[in-house]
Amino acid sequence: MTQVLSSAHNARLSNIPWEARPPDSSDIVWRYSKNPIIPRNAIPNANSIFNSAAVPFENGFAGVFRVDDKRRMMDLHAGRSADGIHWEIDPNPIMWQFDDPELSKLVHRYDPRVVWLEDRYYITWCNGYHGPTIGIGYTYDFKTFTFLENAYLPYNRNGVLFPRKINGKYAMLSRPSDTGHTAFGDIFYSESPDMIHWGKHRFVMGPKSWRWESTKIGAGPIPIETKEGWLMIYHGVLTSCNGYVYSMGAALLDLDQPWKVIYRAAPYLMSPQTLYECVGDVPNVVFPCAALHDSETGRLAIYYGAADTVTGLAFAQLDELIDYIKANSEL
Ligand code: BMA
Repeated sequence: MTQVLSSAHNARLSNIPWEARPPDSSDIVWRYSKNPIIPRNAIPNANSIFNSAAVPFENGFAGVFRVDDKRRMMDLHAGRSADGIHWEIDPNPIMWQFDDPELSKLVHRYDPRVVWLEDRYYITWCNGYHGPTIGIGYTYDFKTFTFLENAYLPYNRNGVLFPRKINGKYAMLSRPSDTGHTAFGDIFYSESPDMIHWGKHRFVMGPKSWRWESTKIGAGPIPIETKEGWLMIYHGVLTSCNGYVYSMGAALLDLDQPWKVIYRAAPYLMSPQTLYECVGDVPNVVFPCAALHDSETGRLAIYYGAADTVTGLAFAQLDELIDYIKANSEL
């Protein structure tokens, strides 16, 4: 029995990528055995392809990928896949259409999230505009992309839209930050009547001292609506002797007032432990940006960046994950 609420954004996804939990594992989230699914050099000019988002599209899947090129410029590329595992990534970055030329200058675009919302796919990403902020754009077909606006003043990262309006307003999680490799970070909730103007900011949750998430946290995939609340998978950062360690965690947020945390799993769900998560351009990073789910089976497929270099896939059963969050919750 699945706990997902039935609505347009919680549809049947019978072709969800999937691999059963290995028999010798009791992990609540387990890795795809053929990880990484996207190598760093999947397109000619790439230095690395990581923190990226996938959604169901037509008979297969579409995605927006973070590609750092060999100049180490960060930009977004579109991609398509029949099975959600093998991807064709456009070698050229997305060319955005702009109403206002002020928005057109590329500084950097990275860490995309994609959501089907009402009638189109919205994309949010970390957008350089006199410092990092949250860019919002949309597409209907993953061919033509329109850049709507920057949601906030700098500095902000990890903008993640909810898949439907809440109390009649568009809703987004984000993480106010600073110019650099920010050493702090709380998750906030904001709402908007029109996707352009964002306000009524509410604190959701912050880091926890002496834990895997003691330095900063940021929302990951689009939240999934369940009977128990919004499932928010997120990343948390520990500052070790050897620098930052990025792991994956999860919490459940109130359905009508998502700034209220109902349950928060104290242990991480997945931390950097494999070679491709521990070794790369930035070692020890697991950075989830998307999750597919099938309402029928409760299967969950999580896309995550590994070591700021490659893209991995991990799996979970939604019911198990929710039970785990509740059983291991510390607010
Ligand atoms: C964060 C972001 C992510 C990156 C992570 C680890 O601040 O820049 O894109 O994966 O650091 O380097």
